[in-house]
Amino acid sequence: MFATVPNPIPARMKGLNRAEICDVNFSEFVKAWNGQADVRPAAEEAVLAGSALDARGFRELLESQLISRHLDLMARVLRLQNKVFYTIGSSGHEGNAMVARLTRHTDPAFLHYRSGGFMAERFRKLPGMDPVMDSALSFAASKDDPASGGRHKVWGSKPLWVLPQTSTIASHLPKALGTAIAIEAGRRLGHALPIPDDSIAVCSFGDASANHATAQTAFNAAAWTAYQKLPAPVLFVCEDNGIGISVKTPSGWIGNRFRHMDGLDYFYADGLDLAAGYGDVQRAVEHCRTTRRPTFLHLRTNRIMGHAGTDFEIEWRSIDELCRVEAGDPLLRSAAIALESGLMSKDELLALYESIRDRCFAAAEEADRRPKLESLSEVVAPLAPYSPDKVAAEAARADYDARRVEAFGGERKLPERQPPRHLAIQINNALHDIFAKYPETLLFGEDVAQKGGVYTVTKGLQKAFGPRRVFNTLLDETMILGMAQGFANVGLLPIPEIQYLAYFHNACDQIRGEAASLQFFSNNQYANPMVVRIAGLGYQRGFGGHFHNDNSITALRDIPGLVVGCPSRGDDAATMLRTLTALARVDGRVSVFLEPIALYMAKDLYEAGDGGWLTDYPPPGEAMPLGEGRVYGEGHDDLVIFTYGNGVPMSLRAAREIERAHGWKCRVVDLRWLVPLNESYIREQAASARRILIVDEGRHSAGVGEGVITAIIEGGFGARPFKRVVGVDTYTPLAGAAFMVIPGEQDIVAAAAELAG
Ligand SMILES: Cc1ncc(C[n+]2csc(CCOP(=O)(O)OP(=O)(O)O)c2C)c(N)n1
Ligand SMILES: [Mg+2]
Repeated sequence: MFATVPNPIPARMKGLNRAEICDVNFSEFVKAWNGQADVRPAAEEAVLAGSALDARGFRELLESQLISRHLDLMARVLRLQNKVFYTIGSSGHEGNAMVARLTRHTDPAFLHYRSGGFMAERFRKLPGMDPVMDSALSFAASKDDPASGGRHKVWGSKPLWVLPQTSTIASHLPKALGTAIAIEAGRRLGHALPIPDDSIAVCSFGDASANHATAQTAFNAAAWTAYQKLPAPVLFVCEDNGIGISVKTPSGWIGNRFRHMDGLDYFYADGLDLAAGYGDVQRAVEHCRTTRRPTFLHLRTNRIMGHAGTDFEIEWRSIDELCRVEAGDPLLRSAAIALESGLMSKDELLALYESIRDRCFAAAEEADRRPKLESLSEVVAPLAPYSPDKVAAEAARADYDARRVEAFGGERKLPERQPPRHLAIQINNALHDIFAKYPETLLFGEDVAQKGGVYTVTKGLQKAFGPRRVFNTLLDETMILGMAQGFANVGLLPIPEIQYLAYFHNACDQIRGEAASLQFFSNNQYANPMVVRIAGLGYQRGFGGHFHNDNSITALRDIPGLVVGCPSRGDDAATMLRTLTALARVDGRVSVFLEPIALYMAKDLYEAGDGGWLTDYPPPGEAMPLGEGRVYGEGHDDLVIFTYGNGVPMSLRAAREIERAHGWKCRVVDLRWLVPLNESYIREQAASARRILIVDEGRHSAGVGEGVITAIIEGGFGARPFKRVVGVDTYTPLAGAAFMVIPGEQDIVAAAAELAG
């Protein structure tokens, strides 16, 4: 139908690849229309012939579609002037406005990047909001952008419950499902949800993205949940345009793959045709809301104007094919509905089209005049918010006496009244305390419930606090961390467990790309506070090989905004956990509590039976300041050993030998906080040191030790004699061979001898 480039192309649209053709196509189509118009419906409530949609609904959806389209066109034009910094558009997907119309603004939405239509429509749900200006500010990377403050071109809105997403496709599906599960779990817990009890989570994505492991994980977990008759009201919306960048989805694949998936109720709707599609979208939404079952809406779309402004489809796709796709532009279908139904005349439609264009361009020019992010401090302000006084006060808050007495089974059983105990027990006690303090905490993971975890660290928690707060998940770390984000989204405080550090790497993106980035990309409007417990590190007497002794802290070290604490003894574990939960509560932060497995049961320090590694339980009221280490041998300067985790008791033992051998007074500094490293604290400790050793059980490359050395050198103390004792860049082998790749006490003693020599 539009095989040749029509004329005239408005001057400002020239040179824009296929965008200018799609733009002109619309006007040409309207002008050339010569069908028969029905009698205009008498009332705005009148349903359009053959549709579930009424006249007002159609008009508003059409306007949302046009806003979306003109935002795309505007972005292409202003990109050339370097006034817009993103051109992935929504053209061909504008029918997703139907999903927005049929859901509520309090249904949390996790959106595909082609959601211009959805957003324009959702903006109607609250008075006084302007989708055009808000979007223009986002395209222009202005710091006034209400979604991300100019950090990211993203669909997002705090009042409209659109949580901003990253550009990693499919990574939002686990948290969307997690949010759906959390809505139900929160309600059952009696938790005051920030949204109505019958809310659903809306999650859209493309057809190619549906193949991604992270998407498949969510579909599987949704089906696993539904199979057990547990509610999970998530509406997955697969916007199927048949292509992913340049790779075509096999024809019929999405329907074939999902139509008969047990536990995922499939609906199909034509997203190219508002009149035809509306009723089907409505059925899917209502099904999800009323049955609380995971629902899969297969929404037919197409993609016009390329993957992004930089995608010159004409170079890799035949012109015939392009023209065929462009002829299926949903806006042409909407124009036809407007004209056929008598709702609009050609002139009215063209005037509306042009007026929305003008509105988008005017907003873009205004957005270009608005301020950008201008300083580094502005850029990173929302990355890692920290209110030290409030966190300290919250961590030390101890106003829940009655609840903790009940949790521990009576006054006499309070842990601070018990004899000194080892790490595993004190973590268990600290978790009981935190659960008593915060009724909104949840603990979940693999085997954590009845069994109490592989190392019984969570034993008794389910009994004390019930299966709604302490429960086993399916075996899927990506989903465990996705669920944590979902719980956090509705105001709960998740404490997920990852069974072994090696299995965190398997799901790392859920923290690296998602959880830890949310405050940054939402300008701290959204946060998903959580404390992730991870059992890890080596030294299990050769038992278990690599996957149970993984010592790569490096994978955690470069996650912006993340806090990692690693206690080496029971009392520190309790006070550290209090600070981490307070950090989550007060500042919305994501943290990792790295538990050294080999120290769980350690009781002795120097000799068998000395009980030197047992500690008293610190009663509530005591908390560990973020960033503060623990010093053994205060004032001893001959040798200062910086270490953490298993390195602490090893270094204390080695220090005794070193003192005997060289007559040195040694100080051992347990860093305790590994990310971010407290550089000024390290420098303070290094300032008076005559010699320095760094004992790092992690890896040689990019490990904690490198950070300590950098802090020392940058602090001006690099001239002091220093050595590093560190693990090897390898996987950990089984049995005795393990001890060749991680530092041992004799390596510390030998390094000190080298310093002496
Ligand atoms: C994990 C990941 N891999 C690759 C990409 C690069 N990428 C961005 S969009 C895209 C295609 C997605 O296609 P589809 O899901 O069908 O969505 P569409 O763009 O067609 O709407 C790819 C490969 C990415 N963003 N994230
Ligand atoms: Mg696609």
